Amino acid sequence: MKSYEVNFDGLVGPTHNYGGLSYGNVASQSNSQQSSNPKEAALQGLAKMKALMEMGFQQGVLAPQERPDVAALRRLGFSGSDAQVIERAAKDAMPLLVASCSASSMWVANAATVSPSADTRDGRVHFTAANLNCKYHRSIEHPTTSRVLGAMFADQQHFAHHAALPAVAQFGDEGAANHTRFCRDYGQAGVEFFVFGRSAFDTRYPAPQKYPARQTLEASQAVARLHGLSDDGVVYAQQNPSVIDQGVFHNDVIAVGNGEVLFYHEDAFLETDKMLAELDAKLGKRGGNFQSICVPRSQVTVEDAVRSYLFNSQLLSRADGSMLLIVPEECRGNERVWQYLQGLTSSGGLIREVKVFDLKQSMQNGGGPACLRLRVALNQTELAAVNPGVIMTAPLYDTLTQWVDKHYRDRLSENDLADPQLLLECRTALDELTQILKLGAVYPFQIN
Ligand code: SUG
Repeated sequence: MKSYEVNFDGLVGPTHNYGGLSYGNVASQSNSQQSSNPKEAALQGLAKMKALMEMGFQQGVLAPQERPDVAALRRLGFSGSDAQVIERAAKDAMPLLVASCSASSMWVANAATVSPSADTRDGRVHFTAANLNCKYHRSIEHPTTSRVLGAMFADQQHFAHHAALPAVAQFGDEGAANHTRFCRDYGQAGVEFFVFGRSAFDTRYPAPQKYPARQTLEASQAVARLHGLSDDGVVYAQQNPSVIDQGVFHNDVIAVGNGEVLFYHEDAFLETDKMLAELDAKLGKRGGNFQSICVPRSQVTVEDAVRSYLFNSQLLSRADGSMLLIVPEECRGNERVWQYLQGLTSSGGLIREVKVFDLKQSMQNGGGPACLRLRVALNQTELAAVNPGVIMTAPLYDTLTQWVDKHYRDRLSENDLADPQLLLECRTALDELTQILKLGAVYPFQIN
C-alpha cells in the first residue's frame, strides 16, 4: 500500500504578535514589542501550504487557537465579564494578557509527537500532545490541541491520542520539534530519533548554563512507551548544551531528517559518532541505508544557523528519490549559508534543490518552515480516514485566504491586545473556521 508524509501546517491565528515571551529564543527576544501583521503572517503560511500542494505533496492544515485565552486568565484570578477579565489583566498584569494572546500554536511542530502505525505495537498512528510547560504562554495550548487533533484524526480504529505528559519541568515535552523519524519507506517500520536537552533525574547528563533545555530525556522515554515503540526502533541523543546556550532552543533549529537522511550541524549533538552508528545499525536492521550530511562549523557557524534557520527547513522526498529543501528567505540573506546551499545542491548529492519562502512574520518569533508543520506519515487507508475538511485543496486555499482577508487585522501592537473587540473578532473568525474545516466544536467558547 502507498504511504505518504503529510505535512499539516499551523494556520497563523488572528492575534499573532511579538510578545518577547520565549527566553532562549533569540528572535522572540530581539523582536519583542514590534508591531506585527497577522494578516500577512497567515497569508505567508498559506502560500507555503499551497506551493507544497502544487508540487504534489500531501498537505493539510491545523487550526489556530482561541485567543485571548480568557479561561486561562480566569484561572489566574481575573473575574467579571470576558471584557472585564481582559481589561483587568491589562491594567494589573499586562505580561499575563500578552501571554494569553499569543498565537504560538501556529508552530505545530510543537503540538505533538506522532508515531506512524508501522512503528507502534497496536498498529495505530499515535499522537501525544506536547505539554510545552517550559513557557507559560505555550503550556496553555495542549487542551485545545488535543481537541483539534481529535477532530482531525477521529477514527479510533486508526488513530490513538494520548494526553500531554504531567505538567512539570521533569517531563518538559516540546513535541515533534525534538523528534525525527528515519525509514526506508513511510509505510515500513522506521527508527524514531528523540533528542533531549537534559535529564531530569540522571545527573550524569550535562545541562546548559544560560538558557533552558526544554525537552527532558524522561519525557521522550515516556512518549516512546505510550506509543508502544520497540527498543530496536528508537534512538535517544542529547543535544549539545552549548548550542542551547547559543539559542538552539529546539533540535529542529540545528538538524532535520527525513527518509534515510539526517542533515545536521557539526555541533548539534553530544557523542555524535556513537549516535550515528546506532542510527545506522538500527535503520539497517529495518532495511534502510542511513545517510548523514554534516554541515561543518568552518562553513556555517552555530550563530549563522540560528540567524538563518538553515536547519529549520523542510527536507522533502521527491518521486525520483532526490530531495528538496524548503528554507526561509533568511538563508538567502546570509552569505555563508547561501554559499553552502549552492555547493550542496550542485554537488550531485541527495539534496538537489532549494526553494525559498518568505515567512518573515513567523521567523521574527523564531518559527521557520519546519516549526510551522507537523508531519504525519500515513498509509492510504489512514489518509482516507482523516477528516477531509483539513486536507488542503485549491478551493480550500481560496476559502482560507478570503477568510483571512475578511477577519484579520494588518497591524497589531501590545495596546491592541487589551481591546475587547479583538476577542470578538477572533471568536467570530474561529467559529467560521470550524465550519470551513469541519471540525465541530473545539474551542472553549464553543463548548462552555
Ligand atoms: O516556542 N516562539 C516559539 C517558536 C517555536 C518554534 N518551533 C520550533 N522550533 N519547532 C517558541 O519559542 C515566541 C512568542 C512571542 O515571543 O511572542 C514563541 O513562542
